[in-house]
Amino acid sequence: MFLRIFLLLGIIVCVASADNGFRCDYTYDDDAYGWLKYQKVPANWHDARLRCHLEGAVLASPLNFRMRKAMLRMTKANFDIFTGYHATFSKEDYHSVEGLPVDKYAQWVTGEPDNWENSEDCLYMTSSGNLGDMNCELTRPYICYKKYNPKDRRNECGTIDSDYHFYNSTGSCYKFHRVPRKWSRAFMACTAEGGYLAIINSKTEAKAIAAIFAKNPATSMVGHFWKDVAFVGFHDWGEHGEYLTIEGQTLKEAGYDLFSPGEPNNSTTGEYCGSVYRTALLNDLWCENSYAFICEKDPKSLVC
Ligand SMILES: *[C@@H]1O[C@H](CO)[C@@H](O)[C@H](O)[C@H]1NC(C)=O
Ligand SMILES: *[C@@H]1O[C@H](CO)[C@@H](O)[C@H](O)[C@H]1NC(C)=O
Ligand SMILES: *[C@@H]1O[C@H](CO)[C@@H](O)[C@H](O)[C@H]1NC(C)=O
Ligand SMILES: [Ca+2]
Ligand SMILES: [Ca+2]
Ligand SMILES: [Ca+2]
Repeated sequence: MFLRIFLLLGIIVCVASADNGFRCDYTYDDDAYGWLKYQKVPANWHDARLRCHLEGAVLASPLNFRMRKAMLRMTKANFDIFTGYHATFSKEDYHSVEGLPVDKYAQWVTGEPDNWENSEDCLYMTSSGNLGDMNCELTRPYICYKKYNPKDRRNECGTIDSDYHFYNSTGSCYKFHRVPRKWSRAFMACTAEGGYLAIINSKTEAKAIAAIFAKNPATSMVGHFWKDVAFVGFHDWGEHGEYLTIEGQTLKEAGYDLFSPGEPNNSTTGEYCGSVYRTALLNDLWCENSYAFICEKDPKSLVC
């Protein structure tokens, strides 16, 4: 009888955790009450924060004893990691990226925090769990954290991000980013979401892209930027003149090479990055200016 109840509970728990899974590159940890991912490629603090944010998580801080324990389990021996604690808004006012003050039971490395040369606004954690302040521009590994939320559900695009929509005509999912970024950050955002800057492989897909653009009128975007272009996944790879997709194919090989009339025009100061107009016709565009962009995602990516 008890065994049966246990089995039943087990099944319920299994089904629930399958439903509520976040992404398969993150590991659930009871002590953290959520998912963690160790990011082994060192980044400066701002890039670390951004990558976690774009992955749908936050840069992890040892907010309490259990969270610290969970983070230390993921940290490699003798490696310092960045935490989400920072004073980049106001010197000495350390808060986690969730806005919480430093845990009052936190242990500090001897002599820390010392704001050495008035240049240290970010907190690291040693592999024994002690904190210190360091320069935010240096690079360290870090951990991203997604707190469990019973409302999160993966959709047909394999993500809890409800801005991804499946298009039956192409078998891909797309997200139109209305918050503008420069091309390299747009690339980063799509990758962090488990996708890539959209690659148009056919006229059918161009139609889908035009339809997605139509759902995002200029009035739906906040800020001062040109709202009739969006970055997509092609680039001149530093060889000005030839455009290849981010997968290295010529546009023709990829299946769609229709530029807008008069484009590519390499407008003044040079345009090396790929974009589309609202028509889904292609255009070359300034990489370092910020524009909307479109990510494409395989519904199976991020799903285990
Ligand atoms: C989706 O596309 C597939 C093949 O492209 C087709 O067989 C199917 O009928 C389509 N489903 C809907 C709902 O349009
Ligand atoms: C585009 O313009 C930039 C600077 O204006 C120039 O350096 C580059 O060679 C041009 N590319 C082509 C293909 O004309
Ligand atoms: C060249 O392309 C840019 C956008 O990439 C556009 O703003 C500009 O109007 C184009 N110039 C001409 C002459 O078509
Ligand atoms: Ca220090
Ligand atoms: Ca595609
Ligand atoms: Ca252009």
